[in-house]
Amino acid sequence: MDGLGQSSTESYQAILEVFDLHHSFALSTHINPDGDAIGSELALYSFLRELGKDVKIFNTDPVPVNYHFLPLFDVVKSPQELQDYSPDILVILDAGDRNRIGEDLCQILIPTQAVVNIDHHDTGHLFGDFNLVETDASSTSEIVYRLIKHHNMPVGKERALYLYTGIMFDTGCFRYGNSTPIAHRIAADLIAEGDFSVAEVYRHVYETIPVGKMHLLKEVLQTLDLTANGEIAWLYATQKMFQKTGTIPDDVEGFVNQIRAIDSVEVAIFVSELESGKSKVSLRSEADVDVGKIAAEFDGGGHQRAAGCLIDAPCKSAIAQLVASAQRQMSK
Ligand SMILES: [Mn+2]
Repeated sequence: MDGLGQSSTESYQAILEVFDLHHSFALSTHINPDGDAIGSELALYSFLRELGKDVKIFNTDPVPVNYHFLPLFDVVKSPQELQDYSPDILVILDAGDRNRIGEDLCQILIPTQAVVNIDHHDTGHLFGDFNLVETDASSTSEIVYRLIKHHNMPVGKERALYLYTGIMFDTGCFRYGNSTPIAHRIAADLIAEGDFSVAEVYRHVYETIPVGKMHLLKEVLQTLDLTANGEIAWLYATQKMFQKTGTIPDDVEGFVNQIRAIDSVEVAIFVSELESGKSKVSLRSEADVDVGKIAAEFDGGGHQRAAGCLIDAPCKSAIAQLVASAQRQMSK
């Protein structure tokens, strides 16, 4: 295990002991699950099954279609399918807070079950009865990889694919600051152990965009505007655009990054008009500007580089308020 991370062997052994001492498990992850959430869940599911355990996965939201290439993605069940399954242990993966698994699941599962929290987010909430939280890990998938290694079980072809997908996603295809030497070494090991094509994994995750979403992007890019100095840029999407292109507000996922990439831009703002007429806001920053503080002015949340909020105003008025707030932040 040398060189695979700073956390003590004891913290891994403690979780393996919990697995050893119990028979039935439910796994869950955060709402709107991403590649790391799904990848780490399926890998842990497969690991516990191989240990002879009774395991089920319950997620509030379904597995996004671009992850349907992963074997066993269809073992993921909805909260309605929980019925009378009453596991000994609930394992929550990749969620900084237990409420992130969704209200219904939280209410049904948490009062009776002991919780194992496996995560890499630095939220300071050790909400589990047992916690394996490694903030230096690139992803929850990386932690699950280490857990399997601590058990001395081979990673195996299927789990290699799940874990590689999770690490690739959470490191932004090995572009973000969490793309550590360790994350790269583990990825190399997973590629060697698996029999998948990295190009195909990338294509499934990122290049399966429905054409409607591209038409929406075309409409949205017409709204591009910037402050005179080019430091703040914004885009918006209206209900009319969603209707015209057969899309929904969730389809704007990733659009804000299109303008963050502009060379002069420090703050990127994306606003979607919801059916209620309210504006749903995504904020991104480069370098020093803390968009978490801008979102907080509107009772939103997030951190320095990425944040969001809801504003009870039409798109254009919301943008004017956000630009003013960003300018105040930048002049500090
Ligand atoms: Mn993650």
